[in-house]
Amino acid sequence: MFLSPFFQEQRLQIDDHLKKLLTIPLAPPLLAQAAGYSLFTPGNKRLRPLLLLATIDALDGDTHLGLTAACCLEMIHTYSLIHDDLPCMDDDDFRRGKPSLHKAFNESTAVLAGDFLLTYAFEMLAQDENLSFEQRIELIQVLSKASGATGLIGGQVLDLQAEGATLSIEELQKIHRLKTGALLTAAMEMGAIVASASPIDRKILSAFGETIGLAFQVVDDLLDVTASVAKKGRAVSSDVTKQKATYVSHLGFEGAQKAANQLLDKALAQLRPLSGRATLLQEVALWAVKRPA
Ligand code: GRG
Repeated sequence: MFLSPFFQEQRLQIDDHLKKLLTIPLAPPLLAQAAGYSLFTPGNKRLRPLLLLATIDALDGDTHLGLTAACCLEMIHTYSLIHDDLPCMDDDDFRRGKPSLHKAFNESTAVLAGDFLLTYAFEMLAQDENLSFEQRIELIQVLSKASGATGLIGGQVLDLQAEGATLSIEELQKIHRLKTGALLTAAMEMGAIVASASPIDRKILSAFGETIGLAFQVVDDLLDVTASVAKKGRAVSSDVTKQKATYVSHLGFEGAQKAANQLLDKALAQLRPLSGRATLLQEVALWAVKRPA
């Protein structure tokens, strides 16, 4: 996905560590099988845990200390995708080109596997012996807030309420700030906590996370159109089919491209005070805007 060997190496470490965390001797094997199906689907980008680890690197911290936190963040992201695909939510039969979890297993298993990942992430954060008690509590605070009523879950509620409605660009941005931005910003903040960043550095990194979250979502909307053109030869995207407001429906295709590039410039400028320490984060920012479908 990214060019630097750092990302390839860390991806392997994340996968290895997730497998270890998912080995729970007394748990029903079905739970780990179902959660594993979604956690290890080829095509996952591991964007959030990689951002967390790149943040630790930018702060000259030890990335090994952040591995559990990175995996917990990916568990929360994966739970949200499993539940989002359910018939009562976005009702998607496929994810990353494979049947979604409720199709590959069944609905109740998908609900429970999502519940399990959501709960287990916090259990693992609480008992991460590489970190101090203060760090663990701070990580739990940041991740639970990002997942909750003013983060992921709040964003999902607004998104479901907005179906078929005409949204202003500000309302659209609010939904994305919660649904996409909250976990990306949490990745930066969690990396900062593990690396014991100064309050100033933490603020800089968190602002970068917000900008990258927005850029990522604008590009997601653009890719939804280009992928549909490539697949069907016409621009009937899944967002259009579901009557969803997107950056493309608001700004037009070229307008959305311009907005993505402006957000990239903003994100790169936000990293400047870190004076050269953040080359990996720059790489993530470039990828978030220039990524292929
Ligand atoms: C069910 C509480 C709850 C929340 C669901 C994440 C989410 C909220 C909905 C998924 C739909 C969506 C398009 C959300 C925006 C965030 C986003 C772009 C998710 C996909 O993230 P990637 O591309 O996923 O990082 P991979 O497949 O790489 O893991």
